[in-house]
Amino acid sequence: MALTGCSTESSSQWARLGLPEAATEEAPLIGNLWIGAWIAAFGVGVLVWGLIIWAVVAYRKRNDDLPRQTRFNMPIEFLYTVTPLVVIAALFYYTVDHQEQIVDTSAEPDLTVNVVGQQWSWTFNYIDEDVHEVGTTTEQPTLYLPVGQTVRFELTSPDVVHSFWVPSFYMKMDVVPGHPNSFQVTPDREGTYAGKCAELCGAYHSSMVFDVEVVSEEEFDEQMDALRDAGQTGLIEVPLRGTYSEDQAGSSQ
Ligand SMILES: [Cu+2]
Repeated sequence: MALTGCSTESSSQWARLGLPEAATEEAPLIGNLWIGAWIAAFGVGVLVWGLIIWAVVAYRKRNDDLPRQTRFNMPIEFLYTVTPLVVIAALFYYTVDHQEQIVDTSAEPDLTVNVVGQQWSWTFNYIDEDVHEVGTTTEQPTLYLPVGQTVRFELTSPDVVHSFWVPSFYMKMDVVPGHPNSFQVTPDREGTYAGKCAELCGAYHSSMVFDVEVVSEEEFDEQMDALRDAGQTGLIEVPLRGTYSEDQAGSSQ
């Protein structure tokens, strides 16, 4: 069983502490925050475990005398008031600093995709191309993105809160009705990536999976033409409820 953990793929994933291989230019920002937080946590852990073991060994029971009773020790009280504050201040600083960069949308994007989270699938409106794809619970949609181009995701929901998550982008953001959210990424590696909804949003939440295809610019254009040829022009802001199949509707309503 242990040997199954020895493939190159899983050992490199160990080095990233569980994260998949990054697929955007911005992902390392989040990856570094993740690794850094674990290093800090591990440092605190080693210190605390060390002190516990030291205290257990050095002050183990040797006879039946009551140990010396103390009420407080100013230096120790000071240490464990200040140390957590320092740790939290450092984590807070790096979190805010990275977050500012991660959610920065001031740069002009190369393309904009309006991602609609609907119960229980996704709709992708390619704003610049004026085409769309509506997913259903039985037919999961595919989001096409051209490699090396900055895409702005504008997240909207006509019903409940969903969460748009592409694990390989290291990024997820809530899709909130009445409150459009947005973020930008620049995919830098061609490939197929999994996407999902990360907010329990109803009976068929688990059906809210999609594929992300990061492709060359030519292939992206071909896919946009394919949507156009299929008549999927215009933008769908509110996909009709009932994009789930009739069977499922029958058993849930
Ligand atoms: Cu959802």
